[in-house]
Amino acid sequence: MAIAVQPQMPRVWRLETKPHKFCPGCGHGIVLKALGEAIDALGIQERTIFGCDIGCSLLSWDFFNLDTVQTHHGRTTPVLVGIKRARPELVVVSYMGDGGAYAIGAQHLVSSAARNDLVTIIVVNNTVYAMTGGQMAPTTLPGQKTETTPYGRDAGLTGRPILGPELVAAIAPPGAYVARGSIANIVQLKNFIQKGLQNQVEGRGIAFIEALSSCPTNWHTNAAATWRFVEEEMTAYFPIGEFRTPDEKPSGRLREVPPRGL
Ligand SMILES: Cc1ncc(C[n+]2csc(CCOP(=O)(O)OP(=O)(O)O)c2C)c(N)n1
Ligand code: SF4
Repeated sequence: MAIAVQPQMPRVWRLETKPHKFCPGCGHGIVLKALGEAIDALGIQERTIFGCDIGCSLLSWDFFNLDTVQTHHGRTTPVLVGIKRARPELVVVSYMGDGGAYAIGAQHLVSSAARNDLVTIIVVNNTVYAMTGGQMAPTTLPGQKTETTPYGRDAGLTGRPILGPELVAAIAPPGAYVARGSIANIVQLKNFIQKGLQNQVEGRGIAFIEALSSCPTNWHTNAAATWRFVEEEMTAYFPIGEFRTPDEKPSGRLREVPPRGL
């Protein structure tokens, strides 16, 4: 006898575009589920705009029942910031991979953090350029083998992996929310994203959440090895937790900068 299983999908997901287009075992779907649950919990579906980058994140272009914009590679955040400035009552979400955030879009991330733009940025860190076939990314771990580092990443030659939340936390003015979660803990990841959306709703400042994610297709890993890489190797280098909350005073000489977009 067949057993009917009703999938538990966020209300804001578009059911007719599921099953989605990501590879089996991909972390993008888990991050997008956490985002969907956070939007449901805050009841902001009617006023949320979703923006996705080039890279595997673009496969989310039809994921939600939300007005969605798909941008040039690395340019998602400035496009969403522009929408926010034109329509401050909207809630804007900028969704991208680590290549889009920390390589081709790095200048936009730094500028938005410095300006304290009212945007919620979600970065899916899978340690590779996934859509183009698994080349080294800014987040590739030291010693990690990729298509362009077949003997393992030499950090002495190519630099150490970028720590995105730590970077944003170091330069964002008071009011920022910054965290790193993981697909290995979807409840915590959803809470981080929900706090990031709430930060924008309250007009406090930029919100930046990195999610440690999986790419078994380019890592060439089975299920067990995929989870071990996320939970052990990635988590050892990229610590999980909150790096800035809006009520705390950042260390150093960060000036008060009013959030933009109101
Ligand atoms: C201006 C520009 N440069 C390069 C590319 C080629 N390109 C497409 S996707 C991609 C890498 C995407 O990697 P990442 O942002 O980490 O996302 P992922 O696919 O891993 O989710 C690159 C380099 C492009 N589309 N546009
Ligand atoms: S290539 Fe990797 S990141 Fe892209 S959909 Fe497949 S598993 Fe996900």
